[in-house]
Amino acid sequence: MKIHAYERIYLALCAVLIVLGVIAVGMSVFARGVHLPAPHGTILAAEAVKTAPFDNLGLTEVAPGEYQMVMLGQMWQWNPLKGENPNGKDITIPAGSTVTFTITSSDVVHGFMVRGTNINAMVIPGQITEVTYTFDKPGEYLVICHEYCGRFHHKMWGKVIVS
Ligand SMILES: [Cu+2]
Repeated sequence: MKIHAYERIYLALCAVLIVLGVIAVGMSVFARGVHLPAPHGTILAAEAVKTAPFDNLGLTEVAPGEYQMVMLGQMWQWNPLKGENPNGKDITIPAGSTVTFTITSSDVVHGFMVRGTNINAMVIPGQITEVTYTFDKPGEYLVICHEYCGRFHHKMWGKVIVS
């Protein structure tokens, strides 16, 4: 059986594309640390504010340099982050701290993203999302919602300050 020269080139290009694809996925996983956040249980979304740990929102130091940040995504704020929320506050941590964000939504689907990091997770009503990140570089990290959640979606932001 004779394989035409163009066919041979086409097959070679396909093989190269598959190899490049596998390398790209491998680099994302092993070099950049990209992975799917696993769900960490479910609660009743409407009762989120009354359900542990979401009945006590905020930052807690669980070990030296290790923190847990319990947050609630609500239209339209990352409670208890400040952003546009007059009762909220910015969180400040020392450089090198590892923060585990434990988040859920009490209303609609939100998207939790921290600019300049690989934190990017869906926040689904009633589902507990956990993401962990080590903030090595000092600076102000913008927290945004990347899932359109209604009229004031653009006001859903906050800050993590690393000093
Ligand atoms: Cu949103």
